[in-house]
Amino acid sequence: MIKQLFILGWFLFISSGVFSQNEAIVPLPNYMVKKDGQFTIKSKTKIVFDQASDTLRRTAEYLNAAIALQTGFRLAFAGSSENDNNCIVLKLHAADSLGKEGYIMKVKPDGIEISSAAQNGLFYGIQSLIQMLPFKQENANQLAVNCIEIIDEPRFAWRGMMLDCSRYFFSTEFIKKLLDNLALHKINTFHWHLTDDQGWRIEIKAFPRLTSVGAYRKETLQGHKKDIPEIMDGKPYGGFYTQTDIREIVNYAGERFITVVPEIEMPGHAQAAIAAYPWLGSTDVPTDVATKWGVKPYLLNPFDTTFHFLEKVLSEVFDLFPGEYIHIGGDEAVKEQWKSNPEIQDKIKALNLKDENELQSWFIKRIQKYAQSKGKKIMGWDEITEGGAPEDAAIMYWRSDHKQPLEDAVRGNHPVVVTPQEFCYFDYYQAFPPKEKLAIGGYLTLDKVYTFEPVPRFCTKQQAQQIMGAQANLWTEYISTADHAEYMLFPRLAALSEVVWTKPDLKDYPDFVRRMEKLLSIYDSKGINYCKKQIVKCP
Ligand code: TNX
Repeated sequence: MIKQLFILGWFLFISSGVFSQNEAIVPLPNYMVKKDGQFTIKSKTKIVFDQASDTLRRTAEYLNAAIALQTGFRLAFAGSSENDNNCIVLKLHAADSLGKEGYIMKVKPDGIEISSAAQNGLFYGIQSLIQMLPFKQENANQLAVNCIEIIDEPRFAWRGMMLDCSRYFFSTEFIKKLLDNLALHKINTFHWHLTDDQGWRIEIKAFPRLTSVGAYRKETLQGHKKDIPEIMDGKPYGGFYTQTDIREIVNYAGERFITVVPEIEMPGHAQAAIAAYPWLGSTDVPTDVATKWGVKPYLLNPFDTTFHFLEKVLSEVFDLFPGEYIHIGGDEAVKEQWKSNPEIQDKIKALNLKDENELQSWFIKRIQKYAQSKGKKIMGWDEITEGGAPEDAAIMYWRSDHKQPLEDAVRGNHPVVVTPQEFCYFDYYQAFPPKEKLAIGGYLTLDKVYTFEPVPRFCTKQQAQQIMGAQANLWTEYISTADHAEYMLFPRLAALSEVVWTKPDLKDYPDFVRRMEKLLSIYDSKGINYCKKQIVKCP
């Protein structure tokens, strides 16, 4: 009897809301206090904001679309709340300690107010409000929102996601859908991997063969690269983004407060470029665009003609992407071709360099100087620390099993974005075959992503400031469709969004899983093909 009473008491305790205080918002806001009562959004509710601002209008439209999805009606816009109580007010306030991405949201029984020092914060406030709406109600004539006060700001400035569009090409339509879904998770950086051995995907007007030749491969490897015998599909494959497509994507991303960081790989991962223009290569043997996966030997040569080429390419790239950073790759440049080319060896001697690593460092520094002269900063994979990275370059750390480059990057005062394979490689399995589609390997579960701590343990408080943030990488050797890409990204991206947004001491995996239920219904309403196997996994 006592035991039964205890169980009943425990049940009442839980259902009284002690454990369900948090609104189901992902990433979890950093301060959130539930208040009594509800505000009800009805057809006569207005969204109030400065009518002169097109940006605010777009943000208000974002909210309106989410409301219309459930109610079928759209709210009217107004310039001031006058004496009307029934309003959702979007307000810019003076700069404060929350910064431009922070926001304050107050839901009271008579209305909602979201305020921020900048448009970015208002947009994120709207994303939180969208997640607070009841979901899966069709033709609802009103939507009740719980009263609450939220004061929120992100932990990191770089909250990213990388998509490899070289190994497989993804349509602009898919990328737009992806950008919407990144915005839902308050991700603010889309790293666009546009060139690699298996395809050059960005139109460069000065060098048309980059796309007429470099964007197409003869065929593609089927199955895993380790499978024997190798099976090729025998079908030509390719595609590229025109500069018009790129502008459209950059603009679409900008409207969602997402910066697009393009990646143009050098000196390695350059086989497609060398196939298009053999004089860029380090051997006399011409090559084709790669048809199989894995690290390739083709390196750009370090002669002036290559730099003139790269400067022209980059000047077009700089014009297309307004962001501060451009990613120049720098990873996995095996140096065999440089080692066996006598002219390149002479160049190493003439420049008084020790070896090929120092030549790569010299190469990247030359590109950095050019970028700097155009007001841009470069970022590269952690291999650019080998032989010394240029002073103001940011480092993207990825090799979980090589800690040295991370330490070198931090100690060398470089800004660092961490994307270690162990936690951030979303091309890894989430479950195992035969039930799972083929993947590159590895094993990265939702709960493991959630446990990721971006600031390395060895960092002092001061060094921790150099960690700009983290991102998920989706390499696509084994991901050829939009549906599969979504399956690999979601819900793992939700876990990563909390890693980069929420203060570590507030993180709580069981609570995250509980909040995910709501987010999953939003995923359903948006037709996201997420992985359903992970979400039940709660330790
Ligand atoms: C390593 S991460 C690569 C990519 C591959 C990826 C597969 C990095 C900088 N280079 O070229 O696609 O592994 O996981």
